[in-house]
Amino acid sequence: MTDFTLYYWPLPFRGQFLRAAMAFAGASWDEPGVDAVAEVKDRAPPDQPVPFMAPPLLVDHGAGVSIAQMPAALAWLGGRFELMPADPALAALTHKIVADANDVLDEVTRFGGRSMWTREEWDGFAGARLPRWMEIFEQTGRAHGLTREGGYMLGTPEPGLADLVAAVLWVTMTDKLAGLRPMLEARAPAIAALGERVMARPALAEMRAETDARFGAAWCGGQIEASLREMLD
Ligand SMILES: N[C@@H](CCC(=O)N[C@@H](CS)C(=O)NCC(=O)O)C(=O)O
Repeated sequence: MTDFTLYYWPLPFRGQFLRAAMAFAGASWDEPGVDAVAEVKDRAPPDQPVPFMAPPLLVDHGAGVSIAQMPAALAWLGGRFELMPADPALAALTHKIVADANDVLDEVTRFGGRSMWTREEWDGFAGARLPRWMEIFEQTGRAHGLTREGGYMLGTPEPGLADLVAAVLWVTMTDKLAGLRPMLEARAPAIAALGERVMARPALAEMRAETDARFGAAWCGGQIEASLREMLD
């Protein structure tokens, strides 16, 4: 039996953060297919492992815990794998960084594709809020000693949850949507470098290669990914 089961779509989007934390910690997990993900998502709340709205859903078999909402599941894994800083202020900052990452995913995808991008709205977003998000990550890291050459988001000697989240967010997005890479390099060069350093760790490089093979060029999927690609072409 695996340590965990991850119910998530075959995409390197929200669930990718949980994959990265599990891979980094050397944990094993299985991922039921799309039909099983849809089935557990559509069950009546009393029949779900934990009442929830949308994947990712993580089941920790050893602890007998099921948890949804990406930030909550990441907090669980962060505690389980000792990826959280001991300093309460830095732990709170880690939670804030996770929430920021989830906000970025929502904003780039217009809250799960509730509407498609228009050229005017994309240009506004790509000219203001998106680079500002990049700068927010950059400045958070720099304030704790991160440079292009080395260091980690919160000044720890080894990568923690904040580093995994920053790396998965920005490396995956700019890998799959390559048109955004120059903006990241310009606005958040230390984050771009951190992301590559962290994702080059053997366990994460293996996870990335495996998910690239499974999911190809896809990022968030659906019509909103097509809309994003239209904006970036
Ligand atoms: N706030 C939730 C958002 C979950 C979410 O939007 N999941 C998407 C995939 S990334 C989904 O499956 N949406 C389908 C739905 O909401 O019905 C989280 O952070 O986990």
